[in-house]
Amino acid sequence: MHRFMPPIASLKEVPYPDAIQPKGIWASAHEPFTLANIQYGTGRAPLCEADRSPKAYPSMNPLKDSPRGERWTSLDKPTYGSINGIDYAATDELLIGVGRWPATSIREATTAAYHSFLGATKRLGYEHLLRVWQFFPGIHCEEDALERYQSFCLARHEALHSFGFNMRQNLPAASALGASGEDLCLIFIAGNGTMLALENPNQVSAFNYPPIYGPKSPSFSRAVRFKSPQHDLVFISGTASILGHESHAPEDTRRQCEITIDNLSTLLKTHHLKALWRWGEQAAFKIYLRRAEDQALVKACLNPWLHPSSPVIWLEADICRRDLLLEIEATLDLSGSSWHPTYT
Ligand code: 3EB
Repeated sequence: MHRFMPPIASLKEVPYPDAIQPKGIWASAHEPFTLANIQYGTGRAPLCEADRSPKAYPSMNPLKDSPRGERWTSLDKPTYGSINGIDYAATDELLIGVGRWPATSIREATTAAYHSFLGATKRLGYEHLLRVWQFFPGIHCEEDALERYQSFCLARHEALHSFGFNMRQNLPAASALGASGEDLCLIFIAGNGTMLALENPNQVSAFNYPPIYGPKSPSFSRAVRFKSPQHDLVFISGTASILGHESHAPEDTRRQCEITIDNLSTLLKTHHLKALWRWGEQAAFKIYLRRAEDQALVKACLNPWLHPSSPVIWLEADICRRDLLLEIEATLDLSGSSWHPTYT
């Protein structure tokens, strides 16, 4: 296996222009500022950064050799604050915020969370909701005769609708995973600029899933591209082994991994973005596995497709459909503006 060679499939692709590098003088003018810190894992001591930057602690354990921290940074000096129980860092064009809510009832927690952070986003004057991560316990447990994931989708849908979202346009990119602990942990990014919601032609848009999956469909876009004077970012939602609207290859981790890679590749190609392995340091991935013991297999399966310098966080988590064994998300920084995650 030639580890640094592209997989055969991508050799056939049209060559894409090389990555735009960070703009030298500004990029090196000073160290980037911390926007937010996310520390993954259960039973860890809290972060002790002496700044006011938002901190989140999703209760999912990192797998073997995985970074456990995610630090978002910016070259612009952020303003820190709290509104509605949300801790945020704001720059002119982008806002990142974190919060947590007791999730005894996931429906109530989700309603409270969305009203808090959508309210905060509005008050702080950011136009577009770009990206949401949400981690909560008991994703497959029952609540009000629904699976908690379905209750979550219902509450999310109602909240977004009540804030005037068109439920088929401009929905954020998202990830929703089962974690341990007691709380719903939510992280979001909003921005002022141009937002483009991207879909995958091989997958039914999540917001158009038929009602067999729950009373309200999941409100997210497959990916969101955000452009502003300083930034050009692509947030790719958690992507899994779903074709059309159906899960594929239950119990077959390797096949699910292949289908997931194919979904990511199709999404990128459809929207004229360069292939997975070409992003190098400009892409940061998170890979969620239902079963920790699948890590070696998934790593081997992904190896030809991911560039060795693309950072990856591996987490053990429940994927929202019971038959899904893995999910992969990514953040792409096309402008090298430094408003992105680094893994520690
Ligand atoms: C899927 O494609 C897999 O409900 O926010 C992936 C990413 C999934 C986000 C969400 C769900 C969510 O339907 C599950």
